[in-house]
Amino acid sequence: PTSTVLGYPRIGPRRELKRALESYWSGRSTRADLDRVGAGLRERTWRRLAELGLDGLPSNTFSLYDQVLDTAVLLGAVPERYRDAADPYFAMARGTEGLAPLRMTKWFDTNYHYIVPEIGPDTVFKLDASKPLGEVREARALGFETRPVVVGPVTFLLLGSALDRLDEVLGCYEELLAALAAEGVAWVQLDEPALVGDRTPGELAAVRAAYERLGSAAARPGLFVASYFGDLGESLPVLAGTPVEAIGVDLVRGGVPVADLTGKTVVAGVVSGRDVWRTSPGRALAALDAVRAARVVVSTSCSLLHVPYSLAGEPGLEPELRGRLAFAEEKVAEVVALAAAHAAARASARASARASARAFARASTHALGSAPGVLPGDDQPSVALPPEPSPSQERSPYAVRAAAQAAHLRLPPLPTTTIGSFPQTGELRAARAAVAAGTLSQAGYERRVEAEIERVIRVQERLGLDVLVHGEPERNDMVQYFAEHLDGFAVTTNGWVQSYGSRCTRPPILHGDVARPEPITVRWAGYAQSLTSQPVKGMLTGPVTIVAWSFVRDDLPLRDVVLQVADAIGQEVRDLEAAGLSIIQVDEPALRELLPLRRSAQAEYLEWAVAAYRRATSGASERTQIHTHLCYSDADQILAAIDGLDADVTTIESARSGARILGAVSAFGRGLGPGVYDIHSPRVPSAEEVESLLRRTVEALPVERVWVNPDCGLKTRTYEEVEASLANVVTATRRLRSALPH
Ligand code: THG
Ligand code: ZN
Repeated sequence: PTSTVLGYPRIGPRRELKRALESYWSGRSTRADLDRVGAGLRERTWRRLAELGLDGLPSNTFSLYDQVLDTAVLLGAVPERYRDAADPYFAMARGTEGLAPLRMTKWFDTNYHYIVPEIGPDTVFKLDASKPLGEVREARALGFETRPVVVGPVTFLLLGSALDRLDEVLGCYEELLAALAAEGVAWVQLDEPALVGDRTPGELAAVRAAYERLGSAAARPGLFVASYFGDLGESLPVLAGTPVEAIGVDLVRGGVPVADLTGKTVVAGVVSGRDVWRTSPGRALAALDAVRAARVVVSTSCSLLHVPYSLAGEPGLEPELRGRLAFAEEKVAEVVALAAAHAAARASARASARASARAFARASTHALGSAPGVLPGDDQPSVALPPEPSPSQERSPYAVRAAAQAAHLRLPPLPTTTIGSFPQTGELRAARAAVAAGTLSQAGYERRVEAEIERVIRVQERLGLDVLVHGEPERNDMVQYFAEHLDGFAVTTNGWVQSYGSRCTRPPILHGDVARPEPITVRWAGYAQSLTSQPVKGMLTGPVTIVAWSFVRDDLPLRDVVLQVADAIGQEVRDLEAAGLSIIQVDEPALRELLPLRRSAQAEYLEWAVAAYRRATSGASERTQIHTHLCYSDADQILAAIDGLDADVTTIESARSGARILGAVSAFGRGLGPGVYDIHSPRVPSAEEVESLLRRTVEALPVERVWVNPDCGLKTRTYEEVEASLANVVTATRRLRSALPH
């Protein structure tokens, strides 16, 4: 082949898989119905890729839930306790009545979540190749020869913290290679994104051992080891020294390989799978030209899983912006066109890069049958200037702030609050859909949002909470919501990207200079505050998270883009304060996600990320209390940065992350709200249970710094569960307060 992609979206262009999954899970359809939808999506994808001219088609990139979970099943790593479930696969992914699901976490530095393999002393690896073999046969029946894609042994074991099990697992991979060879499969793709991170000498030795051994297997397809999300660095010469025939390199994030690859095929990822911008043909062709290898196959930098299906679903996008965009289908057309242009340039020694670029423009336009708004070029001028570094005012020391806040807020000891969201009712979702469909007026919608805010305020007053929230009924997704109200962002109508399982987001497109034309949340937070004499907490999303969960312009350093967003959020902080909100929570749940994969780049990132947060919050007066909330259990790596945010109060999920993180956060010496119950389960905690937890907390921490709150937002719970749980939280807090010395 001359062209390929490392993977493709699978949720369906109209989220057909999401609907089929949720219907099956709710018992409204059968497993056979679900499998039919899956087969239809696979067929559609192979046909479309072939139609676009791609000559290297992948298979097994489809998944009903997650490709890492699929690999665990492939290798027999199904923990004993799930084996008797009605559907062990979904029992692992989502849990059952009696069984908790396997842990889920972020796939490298993306917003995609994978299921963490659970590998223990009882794990017996045993190959079950039915899925990859099935997909190869299914494609063949449709007339397509494919290259099955499987997570590679080193990445799989590193994700499962079990690299010491390499020998056993390699036995399964050898069997898999034999089975694929017997099936007449020419190539297999083993994904090894873990190789772009820092690897110890021991881990590099494991890479060498793994691919020496798989390379020397008697009967096997060609081995294509794909890396992505960065530069292979020291892993490249190691891989190059093994018998693997093809190596995939990310030439968008990483450099052109300098190692000697003259005996190998290089699968050159020149079309980005992580953004939505058209590829610069000049840069891509120059990169292809610079690769010194036996053969070069043009490809994407990673799977296209992380971008939406097609611009065809976005007729409403502004034409100038649309002309600069490429989603998955358009990126496939670019890969095909680049392969043709590269071959043409090779064929004619005289062909200049310029002529190749013209050939690319013609070919990619032709393949999609639509004229691009602008000629793709390297030469689009960068219109924006970096933000003026405003003289950054710092907040007063914590002790000064804490005294001012105590005098102003007059909260009782152990103040009770919630994390921000209240249950999102079906009526609210229906009302938003009705506005979009034109059957409900904006004014009518706003009245419903106000009615919901009033209900949330009255519920909290009745329960006796100390710091209230407005409940966020106006927000679908927080990042989508802020993007809709900021200049410089475009939002899509069908640009869904899988986040986990059946859940998707529509990442906004940050394409220009960010500005806040008018206040965003002040109307709702101010309305909530007008209804009550209790303090209401304003709720904002931090600049790093807004950028992390969007597709971002690439003509400015990420840092400068984040600072622009920080300034917009900073204006919102000041306006909330002016509207009478004395407490403002600014969350950065994606702070960890953008952490560079290489340690050498992490300190610089954390420095500007923390600076951006402080820039957004430092305009608040000393008597305004800034809160932040952490809901990830993998915060260990960035605790110093979280301390650096300097929030007056940090509320934190502690049920699952445990005492370890609590200890670390308590060392910050500021306010702390360890979650007193787990909101991820429908179970209502008893007052006694909350009280005993609180008792232990005030023994470990100075009581004047402790807050009482659930461990995360309440959006996914019902009102019934929320009211019962919070009532017990308030009862427990009051009992403890009455026992406190004065
Ligand atoms: N927003 C965004 N990214 C996120 C989260 C978020 N990434 C991390 C984490 N939270 C991922 N979690 C979810 C949880 C729920 C949903 C998506 C990601 C979800 N989505 C709706 C669905 O698929 O039906 C659609 C929501 C919508 O209408 O926009 O439920 O909170 N950006
Ligand atoms: Zn949370």
